[in-house]
Amino acid sequence: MQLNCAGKMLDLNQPAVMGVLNVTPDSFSDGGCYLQPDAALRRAEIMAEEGAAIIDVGGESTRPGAPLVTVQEELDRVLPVVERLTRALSIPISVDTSKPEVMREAARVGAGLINDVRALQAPGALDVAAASGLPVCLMHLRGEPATMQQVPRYSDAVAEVYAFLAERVQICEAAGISRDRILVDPGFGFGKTLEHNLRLLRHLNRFTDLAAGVLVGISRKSMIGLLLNTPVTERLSGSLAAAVIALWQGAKIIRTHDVRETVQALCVCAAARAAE
Ligand code: 9MG
Repeated sequence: MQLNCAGKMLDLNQPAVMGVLNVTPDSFSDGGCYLQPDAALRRAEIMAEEGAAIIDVGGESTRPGAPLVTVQEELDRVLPVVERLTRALSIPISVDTSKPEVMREAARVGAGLINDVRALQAPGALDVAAASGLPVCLMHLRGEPATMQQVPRYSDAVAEVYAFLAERVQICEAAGISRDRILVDPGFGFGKTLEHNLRLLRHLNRFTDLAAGVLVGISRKSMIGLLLNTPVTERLSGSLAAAVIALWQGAKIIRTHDVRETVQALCVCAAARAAE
């Protein structure tokens, strides 16, 4: 299966790595590094050379406790970078946003995919995404980033996240976004304890029947830090282990800060999986 991302194809028949590019002053891992379009382009070029199949540009940090940004601030951060990268690179550029205004403008300057951690629930987002004709990634988030880690509770995290995503896929289809343009993501670390995250990873294959593909972002997240007792700068091995498990369980796209290493790990995993 291929996703048509504004004319650039994203091949889901092989593992795809999505490189993270935060154009924010405060993201938990690369905050402040790529605010200038020149720096963002240099980083994106490196990730493309390392094997990224798509690059995700975000202008609002979603780490717990991060401040909200206005529409104008987010537009000012994201648009010059999306436009520049779209022109310079042959791979698609996705926009990580929940704001319909940012979705609309990013699509206008060439974005190829809408990655929404709020699953198009903001007023107007569903209609703008449908009108854009772009593929979308619907992520599960319990609560809001500012408060999401305050005692998240589920009776069955896997069943509840599945039910939420199934409903969002249905709503998107009714709005005109066909299932073959939809990716789903259980949202590791977004309103989940370590135990919830581990159960979601263990049972990720349950989500594969929902849409065109499952996208997963675990790179450097606190679940890795909690398991290994390491700071954000020392979570590569754990992130790679999680990426391999996710791929083995049927994920199609892995969102990561460490593109080269993730591409290599997934290459080995995909070869073993193909030998089944
Ligand atoms: C923007 N962002 C941060 N973490 C993410 C994750 O796990 N998945 C997706 N789709 N987006 C994310």
